Amino acid sequence: EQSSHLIPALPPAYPYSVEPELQGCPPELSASIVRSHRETTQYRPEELQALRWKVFSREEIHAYQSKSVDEMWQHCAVRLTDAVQYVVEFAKRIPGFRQLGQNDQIALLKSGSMEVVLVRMSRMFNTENNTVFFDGKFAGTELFKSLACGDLIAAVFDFAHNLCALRLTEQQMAVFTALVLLNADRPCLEDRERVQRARRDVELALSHILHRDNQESLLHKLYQRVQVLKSLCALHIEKLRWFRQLYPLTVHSLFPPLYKELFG
Ligand code: CLR
Repeated sequence: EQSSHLIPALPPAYPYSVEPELQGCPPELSASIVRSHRETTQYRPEELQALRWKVFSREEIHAYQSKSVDEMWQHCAVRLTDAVQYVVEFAKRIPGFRQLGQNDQIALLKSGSMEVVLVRMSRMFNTENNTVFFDGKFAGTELFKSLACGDLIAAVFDFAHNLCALRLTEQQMAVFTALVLLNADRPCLEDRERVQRARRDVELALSHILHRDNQESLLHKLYQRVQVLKSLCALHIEKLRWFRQLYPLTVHSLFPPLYKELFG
């Protein structure tokens, strides 16, 4: 067994148990994933809807822009790690994920949690003014100026905008994010077969939902988004390498250990 900052979050096994005879039954699996999603999002859709008018003032934006590069990176790394923790909580409640060995759970989270954070970002996005709910209010790309990685921020916002435009229901998003996590092509998996089987069940659940919603054309669009996710995560890692070269001590002593484990 490997050591990981994810381990405290993984056991004990979540008390929900899906009856074995219902496993692989798409509606039951969807229901379970949707419940896991609902219980592990930072904000409910109604809350976000009610907060839509809350945008940062010019002064507040200026305060973020006046932070030093390393200060703003550290701030964002902490926020991002918070969001990842919710994704870990989501993952461990997904039937099929929690039955995997701990090493495989860790491997899937290492490579997939950022992707799920970015998919979840679209729930927090307002396409009317291109802002995302961050730190308690809606923020545009300019707020992140002092990170000095405008290309990453622009690409992430663009992704959120496009995904938001698909207008996924919470159920569709829940099952899609489970699918993003259960990827048998990730590096370092011990039991790929088992991940592949769990993935097939979730794929079936997603097709079932899209069929029921009469939105089968979404499937192809969602698979297209997965390619973009991969490139965004690669860009994030590249930016972190650049930042670490400039500010090795900030990363070493001030970044959350989980952030470093996942991306460092
Ligand atoms: C994603 C959805 C979560 C809430 C949340 C918190 C932090 C946000 C994140 C969302 C989206 C991506 C985000 C991040 C903070 C910094 C990060 C805006 C909205 C950008 C892409 C910068 C990444 C690089 C830093 C580590 C420097 O429920």
